[in-house]
Amino acid sequence: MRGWRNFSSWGLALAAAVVVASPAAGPAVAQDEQGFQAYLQQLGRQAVAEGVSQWTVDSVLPGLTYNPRVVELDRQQPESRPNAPIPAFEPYRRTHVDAARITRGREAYQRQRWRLEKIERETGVPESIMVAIWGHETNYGRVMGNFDLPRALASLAYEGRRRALFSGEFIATLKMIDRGVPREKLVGSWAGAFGGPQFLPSVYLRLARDGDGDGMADIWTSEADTLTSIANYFTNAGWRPGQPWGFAVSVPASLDRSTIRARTTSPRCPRVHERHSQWKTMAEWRALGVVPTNRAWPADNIQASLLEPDGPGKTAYLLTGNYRVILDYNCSNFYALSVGLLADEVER
Ligand SMILES: [Ca+2]
Repeated sequence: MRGWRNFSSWGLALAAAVVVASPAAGPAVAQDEQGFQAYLQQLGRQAVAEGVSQWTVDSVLPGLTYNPRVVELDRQQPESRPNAPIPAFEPYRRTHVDAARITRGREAYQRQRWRLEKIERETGVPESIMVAIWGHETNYGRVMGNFDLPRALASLAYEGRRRALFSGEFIATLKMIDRGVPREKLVGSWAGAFGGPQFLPSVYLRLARDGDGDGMADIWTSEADTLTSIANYFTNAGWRPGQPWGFAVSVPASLDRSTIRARTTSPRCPRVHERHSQWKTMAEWRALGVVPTNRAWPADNIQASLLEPDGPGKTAYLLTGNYRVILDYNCSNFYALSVGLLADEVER
């Protein structure tokens, strides 16, 4: 991280600039501001107890104000409407695995080819998967968010719906500063994800890596660092080299779906996993009459579950353990399917 501390004076200038209150501030916001400032003091003490330097706490906290906008955005999230019907996947696929994203993905693939090859050789994570994650998260670095992260995370923690998560991520931003990340780099999405891979601060601390050898894990501006960090995430989450993520299949109409229904509940995002069937080997799926639509069968002993995102009679997918690694990155079937399909298109 050498060199980054030199930019700290820029960070302090930026921190001072965010003190200016929003012109729309009314009495309710003013009250929130007072509560927020009191809560910040508590967060600061907690941060120091967890090993953050007093210097960092004193340089960041006095610049922060409550951001009602991020709380508003958080309240619009679909998980606040758990009983809403699940929409069809096909329209989502058309807008997320579209010609523009495929073309840009192929350009990024060509541009970074030698580096991607090297990372794949070292980690076993396919080049196309790294590119597809980058494409889905930030449209290859084009859209990375412009919310001040400590301000956004402290506001979400103060609001309280997911306080443990957001207070932990807030403290992780302070630890990033202690590690030498310049204050002004701490900009990202309203919910705290940032840089090309859209890592949360705690994920950055654990898994971001320097890919271009300059000593800094600069996932905001270095494509090499971004791709290396994504591969490191996948390795850490258990990606198995040499196995596909999954593939499209046709399923005989006669297959009795009740006999393949999963009998266990996933502790993590159960609504996403409950749509998957039991695990079976490729040989077992073949015996049930399932047929790949655009590739040969992988090895017989690889296990997969079946997902029919748009119901029987439409495109279905057999999904391996590597699909679960994509879900670990972002727990949504639509996200994981479209990452896999974009990866297939990029390397075609
Ligand atoms: Ca670097």
